[in-house]
Amino acid sequence: MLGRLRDTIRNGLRKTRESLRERIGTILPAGSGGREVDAAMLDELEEALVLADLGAELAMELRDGLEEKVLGKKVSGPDELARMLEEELLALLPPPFPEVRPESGPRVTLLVGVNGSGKTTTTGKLAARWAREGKKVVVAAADTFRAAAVEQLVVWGERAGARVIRARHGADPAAVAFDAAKAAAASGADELLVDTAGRLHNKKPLMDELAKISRSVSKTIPGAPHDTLLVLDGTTGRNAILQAREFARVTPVTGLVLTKLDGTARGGVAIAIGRELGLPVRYVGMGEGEGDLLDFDAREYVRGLLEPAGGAA
Ligand SMILES: Nc1nc2c(ncn2[C@@H]2O[C@H](COP(=O)(O)OP(=O)(O)OP(=O)(O)O)[C@@H](O)[C@H]2O)c(=O)[nH]1
Ligand SMILES: [Mg+2]
Repeated sequence: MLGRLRDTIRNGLRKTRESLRERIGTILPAGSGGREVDAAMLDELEEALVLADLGAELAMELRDGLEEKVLGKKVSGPDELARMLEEELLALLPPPFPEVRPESGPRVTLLVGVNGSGKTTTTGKLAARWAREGKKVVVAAADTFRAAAVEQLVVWGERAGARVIRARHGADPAAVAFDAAKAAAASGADELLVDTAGRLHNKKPLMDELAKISRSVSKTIPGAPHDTLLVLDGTTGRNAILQAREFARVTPVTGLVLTKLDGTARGGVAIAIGRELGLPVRYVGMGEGEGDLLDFDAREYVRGLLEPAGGAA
């Protein structure tokens, strides 16, 4: 299991890693006989981190940490330099976040985000994963705006063995969520996933609709939603951070999902975003398949960002 996780992360982060490693190789070429850490080298490193979308803030913190610990130290080559960065990054990351579980009744997870960020796919992947773990899963297709979204969910649901609650096109999403909460509670489900329509954070009526959906599930399931996951397209890099700030201002977001991290050179954003927003990254999407949604494991992730091609250094 860990082997597969590692492989998926390593494959997904290949572009980011290659671009980072290339820059590290320029700062300190292999076979060059090493170099002493000086201010110029720290500047170059800081720039490399910013370019991998780790964010200016985090890059600066890393630079400061390295300055304190290794200034004047001789570094033998790019691998040692990458390892120093890896240690420093890990030291800066927040500890993992415990999952919130209600004492009884279904746990409700609401998925929100802008258009096309990967909400429906993530809903389907979570349904599949939880069903595979033996949980009883109900899915609310509360995107009544796009007929294709409902079809998409029904396909995922059938594959996963999860019940999908749907309504006719254009129905009130809060009503669908309400019906789904009732169905989930009545059938003794463990998990209720609520997929919502894509919305821009600056469109007030749509943001108000999210609050209405939350209220309607809480009528049947007190304390719900237990989790509001903001789904962000990882390929948008820093833009995802701006979006997240705006969303978090109007909705009580409890966690982040970063999708499409396969095939982007901006994978550093997953590290930056959690830290800058004070919100835990819960899952990362590394592909379109059912098994391509991974728990965010900071340690494996940082390794995937920096490890040299040959595997464990
Ligand atoms: N490569 C890759 N593609 C993904 C990932 N997650 C989602 N996608 C793709 O991104 C596209 C949009 O995904 P959806 O799940 O429909 O996005 P959405 O947020 O529900 O979109 P709207 O409902 O229109 O707002 C689809 O083609 C997905 O297959 C991922 O982790 N990796
Ligand atoms: Mg959708």
